[in-house]
Amino acid sequence: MQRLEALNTIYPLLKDHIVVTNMGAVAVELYSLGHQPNFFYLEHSMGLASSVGLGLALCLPGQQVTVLDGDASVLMNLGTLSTLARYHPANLIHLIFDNESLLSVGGFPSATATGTDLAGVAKSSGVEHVAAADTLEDLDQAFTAAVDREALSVLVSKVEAVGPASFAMDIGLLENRIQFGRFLQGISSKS
Ligand SMILES: Cc1ncc(C[n+]2csc(CCOP(=O)(O)OP(=O)(O)O)c2C)c(N)n1
Ligand SMILES: [Mg+2]
Repeated sequence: MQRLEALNTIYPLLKDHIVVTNMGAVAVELYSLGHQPNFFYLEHSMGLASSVGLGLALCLPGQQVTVLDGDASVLMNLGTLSTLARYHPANLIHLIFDNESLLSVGGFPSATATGTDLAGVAKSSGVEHVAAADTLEDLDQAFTAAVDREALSVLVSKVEAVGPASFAMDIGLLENRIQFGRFLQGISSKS
């Protein structure tokens, strides 16, 4: 499965979610499917997309938050899985695209290429609902089930180590930050 196809499969559901992406390829791919003000592409802060997502989920319990993460980024902040399990917000889905690679910086193999099982780590960190979803059909089902479950879910999808031809995005970090902040303010003032 290619990540772009995977994103395309879940994209219709993301329009109603607050979405935080890992930096690099996944951000560019989601952006290429169509930007929305509820999408935040976390640049530079490798490993922290799930931490930002956790904060948003705890602060905005009425909103569904989805984090689109990468294997190497999660490996860099493995404690995040324990913290997610500890606070287990019902409105958070952590979807990890595992391409066994640091694709965005040249494609070096990550530790999932040599045996680390992120779904297993999530489970043993105390996350109750963990699923592997390695085909488009499985991801579609697992993601829909995660939305319906209304409990913290961690999904791990093996994807091919291929990315976009170009990493250029015509929305700047600051523009995205301000637009996303205004979107969140709009939600907060309505609730
Ligand atoms: C603290 C920090 N270290 C290193 C980088 C450089 N960097 C950007 S993306 C990336 C690899 C991310 O790999 P992964 O999370 O698996 O995502 P993929 O690129 O495979 O989609 C690295 C090392 C960074 N942005 N921040
Ligand atoms: Mg990767």
